[in-house]
Amino acid sequence: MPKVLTEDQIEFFKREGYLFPVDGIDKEKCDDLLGAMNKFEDDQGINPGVFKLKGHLCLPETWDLIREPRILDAAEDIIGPNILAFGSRFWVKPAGDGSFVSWHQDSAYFGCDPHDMVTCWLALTPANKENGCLRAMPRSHEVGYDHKESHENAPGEAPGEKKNMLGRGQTIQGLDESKAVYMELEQGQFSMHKERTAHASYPNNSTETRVGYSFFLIPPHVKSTLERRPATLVRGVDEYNHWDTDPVPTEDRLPDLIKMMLAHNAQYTDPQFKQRA
Ligand SMILES: O=C(O)CCC(=O)C(=O)O
Repeated sequence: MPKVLTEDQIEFFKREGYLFPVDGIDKEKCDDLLGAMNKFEDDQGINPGVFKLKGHLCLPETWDLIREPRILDAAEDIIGPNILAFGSRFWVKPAGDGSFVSWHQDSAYFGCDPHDMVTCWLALTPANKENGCLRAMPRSHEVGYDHKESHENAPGEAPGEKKNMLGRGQTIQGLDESKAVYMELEQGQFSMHKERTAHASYPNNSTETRVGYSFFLIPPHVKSTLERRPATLVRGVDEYNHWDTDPVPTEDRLPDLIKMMLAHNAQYTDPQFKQRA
């Protein structure tokens, strides 16, 4: 018996590779998270959106957020009762600055085997066509695409502008964009997509910053193909022990945690780490 999704939604997700909208957290909690994010930037001089994989280690609020029952219930309906947060991050897209996300499959870069990860993308602000909501390519999870790595090809941008929010500018070329689905969300709702679902987003053409938070969730049988890495068990038990354990974030550890989060970025953007999508 599923916890929050209907049988039809689960079937749709398995067939199409994405699902939205699902009700997540209330708007006040979104605003609190945005406040905590901005305070971190004021205090540390770094926006937490910089941390590409370990956003849950930078704030007590994100450490709690990755255990959000409503989101884990939906993930459980897809990947089962034992869940590791292998990563999570803020996606901060300022108004009018041209930042975008090129078409990509996370399976080509995340170093997970098998590709059973599910991403839940939580809208901390509303996400819509105007401000560059996430777009998904239906059924693209059936194919492993080649990715070209380049920061030179941002549509409408001069070469080398680095407006692509992806670490390596990884891009699938030649997809039929007319088939893409805009996953518009109200504040506090979330979308879900598979590890191999091609996804992307356009620049934010509104007047407000768009912020989302991705949960990268795996069942514990998934191995790391890069090397042993840490993750956080957020539900159930891990009987496989393929992953080390993320450190519990505390205020006195923050300087070391910032170094660690940046080191995880470096690994994610290191060209030697790549796998078949
Ligand atoms: O927030 C975006 O625009 C992109 C998000 C994304 O690529 C992801 O969650 O995997």
